[in-house]
Amino acid sequence: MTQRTICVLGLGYIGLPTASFLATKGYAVLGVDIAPGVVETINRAEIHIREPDLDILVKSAVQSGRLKAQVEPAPADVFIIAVPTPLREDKDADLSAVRDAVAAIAPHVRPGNLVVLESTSPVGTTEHLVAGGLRLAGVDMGEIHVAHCPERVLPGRILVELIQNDRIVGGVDEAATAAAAAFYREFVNGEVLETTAATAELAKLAENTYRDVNIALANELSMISDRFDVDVFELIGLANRHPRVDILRPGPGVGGHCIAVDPWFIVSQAREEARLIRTAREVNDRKPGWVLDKVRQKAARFRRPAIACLGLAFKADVDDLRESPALHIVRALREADLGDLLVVEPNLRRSDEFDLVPLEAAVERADIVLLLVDHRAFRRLKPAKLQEKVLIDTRGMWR
Ligand code: SAJ
Repeated sequence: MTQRTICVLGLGYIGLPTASFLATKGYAVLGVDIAPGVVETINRAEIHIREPDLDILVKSAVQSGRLKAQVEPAPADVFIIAVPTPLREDKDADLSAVRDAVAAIAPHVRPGNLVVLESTSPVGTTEHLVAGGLRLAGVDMGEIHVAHCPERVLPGRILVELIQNDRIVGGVDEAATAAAAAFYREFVNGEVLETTAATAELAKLAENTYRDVNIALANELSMISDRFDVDVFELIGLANRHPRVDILRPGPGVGGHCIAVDPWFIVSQAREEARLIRTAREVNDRKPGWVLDKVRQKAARFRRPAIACLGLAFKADVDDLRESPALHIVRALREADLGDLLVVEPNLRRSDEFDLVPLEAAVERADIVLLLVDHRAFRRLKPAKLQEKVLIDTRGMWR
């Protein structure tokens, strides 16, 4: 089965790279986003998010005439749903964007079409919300294939991982699995692994949960090590020399819109069983408060210290502030009024919330230097500049 027209719903961190990549592979792609501003930006061959090389890819896709954006879907051979599935206040998944996308495509779906959900979703979403939603909207599902193919790309490496990563494809029935696998094999260099929709959904959640639990162990070890005056980064480096140990790195907490979110999807669906997963989430969520207490202790030595806060992003070398523990800590420091804050974020041109200070100037003036994100730019800081400063290095960058 060869499909030539693709409709991608949601033009964010996953949808936009996917849509523009498919356009450059020769498909006719319609990118759909509910935000008119996003649609206009893309049709001007520009981008609204930051990701290495995405600007070049979008420009080439739009200029080739094979990528167009609009706010409404239209008939296509394949529909790819890549909309956000954030966490609600009650720690359950907010699936309203998936529901809206399904309602929007329902009038356009035709026999022979493939509908793929790429958004990270709780188990059962593909079957009940996507296939079930189309059925409820009156679509004759006889010849419609519905599958889940979770996105697995790492922000900062999206364009590489989009092509190279293995993909998991799970249909609501065998025909859907086969149709979706055939489609992904047309453009993915990694292996395409076939399973059921539910297994694909849980596999994606398990991947991010694995990382969250491992980081929780690292964060817990960092607090234990502090009690014994042991350097946790040396400790983990030594433990990882064992051939079967691979502990991740502690930090100020876990952020982003995936790892700090997805484990809750499992917890809310399997409350009784998911005890370790829940505890790991709680350990990681407590880490920013622990860092704040460290700053409080150090600040008590001064009358009113100047505190350089290095980094606001949720991880190194991105400008993404979503669910960022660094941002959370800096806001809490401002609230606690422990001193004069000098906020540094080299990946942002400006911030609505903070007066950003250049790195060198902030460190020069600081009594306390609090490293929150291991951005490349901070590595270039000369050790001499840090002498006589009180350092709180949450990422182990200056050891
Ligand atoms: N972090 C640590 N210590 C570490 C590694 C990460 O504290 O050793 C922190 C980071 O600083 C950040 C958070 O964890 O705050 C998450 O960062 P990340 O780089 O581990 O992951 P994400 O959220 O950028 O992307 C993840 C990836 N999942 C896995 O690696 C299993 C990516 O492949 C997924 O596609 C993405 O989630 C997603 O969209 O689900």
